[in-house]
Parts: sequence; C-alpha cells; structure tokens
Amino acid sequence: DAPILSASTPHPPLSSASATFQNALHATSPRTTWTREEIAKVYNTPLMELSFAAATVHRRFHNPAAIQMCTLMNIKTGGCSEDCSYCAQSSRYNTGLKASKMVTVESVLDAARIAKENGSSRFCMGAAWRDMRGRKTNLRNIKEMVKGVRAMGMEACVTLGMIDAEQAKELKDAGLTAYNHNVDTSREHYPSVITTRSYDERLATINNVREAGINVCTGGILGLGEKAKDHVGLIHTVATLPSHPESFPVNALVPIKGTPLGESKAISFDAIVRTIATARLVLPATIIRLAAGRNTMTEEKQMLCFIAGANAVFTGEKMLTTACNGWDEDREMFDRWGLRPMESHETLQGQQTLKETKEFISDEVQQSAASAV
Ligand code: SAM
Ligand code: DTB
Ligand code: SF4
Ligand code: FES
Repeated sequence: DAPILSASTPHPPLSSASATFQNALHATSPRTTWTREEIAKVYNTPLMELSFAAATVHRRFHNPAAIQMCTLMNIKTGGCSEDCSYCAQSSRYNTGLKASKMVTVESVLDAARIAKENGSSRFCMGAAWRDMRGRKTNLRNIKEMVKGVRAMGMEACVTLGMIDAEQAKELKDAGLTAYNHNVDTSREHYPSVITTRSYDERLATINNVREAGINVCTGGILGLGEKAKDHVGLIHTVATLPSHPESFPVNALVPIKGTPLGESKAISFDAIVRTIATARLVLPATIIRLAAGRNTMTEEKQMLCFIAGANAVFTGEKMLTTACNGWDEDREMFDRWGLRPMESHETLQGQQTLKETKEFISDEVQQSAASAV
C-alpha cells in the first residue's frame, strides 16, 4: 500500500505561524530582548504546532528523557505576616494550619538522605517568612542545612522570602545551589494577589541572588484569576532579566480553604500546556518545573507537560503544606514513558549565567538535537 504522505513531502510548518514563532523554533541560544508582543505571538500559536516546536527546541538544549526530581521540605511552617491570597501559611487567613518553629538541622539531613535514596538530586527547603531580617540564628542553622545537603552530593535550594545582598553572599558561601523566589504573575495582575510586598521588591531579591552567584529559580502560579496576557507578562518578566533564570516553576493554584482564592475555579489544562510550551521556546535553556497542582493531573496530562518542555518535578511525601506525588508512583510513571531522573551533573549547577549553555550541553544531546531539526 502506498503511504498517504511520502517521506519526501512533509507537511510544511503552519503558514499562519509568525516570523517570531519561526525564529523561536530555530533559536540556538537564550536571548533577553524579548518583547511582550513577540511572546504573545508565540503564546497564541495553535497549540499543536506550539507544542511540537517546544519539543523540538527542548531537544536542542536538554536531554528529553531526563526529568529532575526535587524533594521539598517545609522547614518553618505557617504564621507568615504576608497576605499572598493563595497561601495556606499566611497568618491573615483561617486555613486551619498550625504554625510551628523552625525544624532542626538533624531532621532536615535525615529527610534529605531519604530523598536521595529515592532518586531525588535536589533538596529544596522552604520557610514561611516575609524576609530574613533579624533572623541571624535561623540563617546560621540554614547554612548548616545547606552544607549538609551538599555534602551528600545533592543540590541544595532554599526559599526564605526576601533576602539582601549580604544574606545571599552568606548562603552562596555555604554552597547553596539555587534560591527560589517567584514573581508569581504579571506585574499588572500582581497587586490583586499580594499587597504586602511589591513586584519590584521581588525583583530586588532575585537580583541579590543572581549577583551572589546563586542560581535563580523564579516562576509563577496559574489560576489566580489572571488572563492569558498575564501568562505572557509573567514569562516576559523573567525572560528580560539580565539573564534567564536557571529554573522556572509553573504552579497550578491549589485552592486552600479560608484563603481569598480558596474557591477558585481550576485553570484550564490547555493554558498550562500553552504556558509551559511558550516558556520552553522563550527560555530554551531553563529547567521548567511542573510544581504545585501536579498531583491532581492524570499521567497523560503530565506527559503532555513533559512533551511541551517541562523537565523537573517535586516528588516525595509532601509539597510545603499540600499533597505531592510520591517517589514510587513517579518512578513507575517514568518507567512506563521512557523517562529517567536527571543526574546532578546534567543541570546547570554552579553556573552563574546561561552564557555557557553550549558547553553544558552533552555530546549525546547535541547529536540528538542535530538529528531532530
Ligand atoms: N515565603 C516564601 C516566599 O513566598 O517567597 C517561600 C515559600 S512560598 C510557599 C513559595 C511559592 O509557592 C510561592 O511563591 C507560590 O508561587 C507557591 N505557592 C504557595 N502556595 C501555593 C498554592 N496554594 N498553590 C500553588 N502554588 C503555591
Ligand atoms: C514553587 O514554585 N513551588 C513550590 C516551591 N517553589 C517551593 C512550592 C509549592 C507550594 C504549594 C502549596 C503548598 O504545599 O503549600
Ligand atoms: Fe508567606 Fe510565602 Fe505564603 Fe506569601 S507565599 S504568605 S510570603 S509563606
Ligand atoms: Fe528548589 Fe525551585 S524550588 S529549585
């Protein structure tokens, strides 16, 4: 039987695809000159074409079989002074969460050991604080946690609220791999979500982290009542930083009873895939983390996110206060789909900017990239 389409007559890219989209598809290095209009053009490309392009670019910069497994630990739960309207840990809302003091260094290292035994290569520690002012003893203990995690051969990451240049330097000296501080949404939508600290204050912390030579992890939450243009705005903010973040978490709101967003309608799944695929094309070398909300997704939905360019997950017993997919179910899912946990040396660990991305890409990946395009 004659094939319907012969190999010599492949479908051309959609004629409706914009020049911006075509350029993004052929990118060989990250760029920080993106305009909102350009990102909107990519975002609004028909989803099938957008996902295919994202998957293509993904292969040029990353090994598509490798997904980074990170485990989270809440090292200081609840009682936070901020009013983030999605958060279980804000003291302003009645969420039923009991606030507690910071955990011990020993309990963190025990949890990190278990995470490592289960295949996680990064251990992320979160504290429900606005900032680190007046927390000298806490910082001393956190530095011990970071040193201990690094000594186990894992990457160490923390999210502690706002930090200044001096605190960032101390964390860097302790060996910290990455600092997470999300901008959460677009600059325009931000004031309807958080009023107790500004977008620019968030950017100042991100700058302190970057200047100290720590990898930046910054991303957002989808489902805060925002519009598509706010997804574009979120990606635009991080794409136009002096250098792209090494890591971009995509959280889907987990509605928490008692918070202003507790009764929110779930974000549509196509908007999640569209955001991931756009981020992959605009931030080609960045690790995209499928973060909160993953445990309500079916396996098939998760796979669409990985195809569109997501390449990290949080896995283990818990997120910060909400449920998480466990190591065993993730390992089994990876096996079914030909995925594997990313090794520590495959990440941008220790790199100060993404300028050296080319050198980071392994021969194996470069070869598969060459044959993919
Ligand atoms: N207090 C620190 C801060 O805000 O920077 C660190 C912890 S905070 C919980 C880390 C991130 O988790 C937030 O920036 C937000 O993006 C995400 N997050 C918190 N609650 C969430 C929820 N209910 N659903 C989805 N993402 C959430
Ligand atoms: C991020 O962007 N998502 C993670 C990590 N960074 C620290 C935290 C998600 C928290 C989800 C809600 C909770 O468990 O309280
Ligand atoms: Fe506090 Fe962070 Fe929650 Fe905001 S997201 S209320 S700063 S713990
Ligand atoms: Fe640890 Fe982003 S939260 S890498």
